[in-house]
Amino acid sequence: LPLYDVLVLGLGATGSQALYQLAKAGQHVLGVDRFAPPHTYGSSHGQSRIIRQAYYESPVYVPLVQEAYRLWHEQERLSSRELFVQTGGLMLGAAESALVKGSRLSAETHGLAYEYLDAHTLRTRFPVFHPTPDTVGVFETAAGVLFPEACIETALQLAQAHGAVCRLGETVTALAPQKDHVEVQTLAGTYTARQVIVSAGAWLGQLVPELALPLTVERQVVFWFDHGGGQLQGLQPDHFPIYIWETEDTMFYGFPDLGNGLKVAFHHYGQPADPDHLNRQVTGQEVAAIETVIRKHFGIDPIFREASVCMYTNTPDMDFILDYHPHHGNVIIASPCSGHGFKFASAIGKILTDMVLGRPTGFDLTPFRIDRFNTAL
Ligand code: PYC
Repeated sequence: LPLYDVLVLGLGATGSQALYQLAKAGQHVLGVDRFAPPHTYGSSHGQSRIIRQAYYESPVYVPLVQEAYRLWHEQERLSSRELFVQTGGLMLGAAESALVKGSRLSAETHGLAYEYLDAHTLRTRFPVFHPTPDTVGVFETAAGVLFPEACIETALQLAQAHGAVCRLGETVTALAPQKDHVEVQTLAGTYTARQVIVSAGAWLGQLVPELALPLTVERQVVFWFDHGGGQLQGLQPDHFPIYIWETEDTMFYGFPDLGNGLKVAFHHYGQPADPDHLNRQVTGQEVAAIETVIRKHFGIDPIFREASVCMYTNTPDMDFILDYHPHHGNVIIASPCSGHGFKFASAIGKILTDMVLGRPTGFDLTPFRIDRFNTAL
């Protein structure tokens, strides 16, 4: 059996980036995926992903996303493909909401440029948005949209150009870590490598069952709408940035019309799911629920176009896991992203490469340690 330096299990957002950075660093790498990425069965499809810096979740993510921007731009240059479009970003809610307070905290902590806008200014600058009088917005110009399918395809192409090997349509069934190497069993055979990165998203739990990780896979539906009448000129990116909106009873987010209609979705509130039996049917009730939100918060009449089902894989605190396996230093766990990971993937791919090579990563990874769930591990 050939001995690879590193096997990357799962080639979605994180795995494709790890494969690229490792291959670029001269590692002999093999990537395995049960499907053929970019595909629509996991957590990395749907045409668009938000990227933003004034990170409401925690200031700890800001240096990571800044490195991610740098690397996405580098990959755009190397591939001559458009991976990102800058639209600006609005975080909307009550002044004391977690979203608004957290965004301001990150911006202030890291000296990010932002504007704090009241409802009147919001209505003037972004006429399709209909905030209530007590709504405020944190606006940052740096935010925008990543094109996830193009990002993954590009990373895999760059990886292969640096000598990475990919086995697609091949399901991993088990890992057997030994002292100085790891054996990986798939439905097609066995591979051996000095180190393994498990970046399998919703399938992570199945691959390291001994850790009994407290993960919840959550079904998420994203929707696209056309608009019937209303202020059509206000829907393009110059008046319609990406946004996240926290109201009294929900949180939802969306994108400007980049050619396929307006994409809108709830952030969380999905049903628990099994990645092998994900319900991909979207009900009329689900469409009606998001239409109600659109009618209430925007001056447009939504006309349903299409929907797509994907998955979040959540930790209890919604922070990632980025750590060595507690019993096997040659296995690295690099998921799950709790519904906000895509934007970081380029930086995480680089960090994983540093972890493989035993180099300092330059980032505070304490919030992502695996032993925060079970100190006995
Ligand atoms: O990561 O910005 C994000 C996001 C918003 C909604 C889902 N993910």
